[in-house]
Amino acid sequence: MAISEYQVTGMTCGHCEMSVREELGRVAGIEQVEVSATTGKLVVTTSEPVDDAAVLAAVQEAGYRAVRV
Ligand SMILES: [Cu+2]
Repeated sequence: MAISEYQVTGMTCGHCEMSVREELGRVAGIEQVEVSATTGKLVVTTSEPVDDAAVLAAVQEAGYRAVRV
């Protein structure tokens, strides 16, 4: 199990958080997602190694930008 942190820009409300959660839910290996539109903080817990690129792509798919912290 590993925990990775990202900073997301562009989220404004709970719907944004939900969109990010939804897209990340499609990525294999992701166990848990904590995301805050207020702080832009995204914490992803994985059960197996997941590429940063896959996480960043999912966030982008949701319509936001993320960088690894
Ligand atoms: Cu929103």
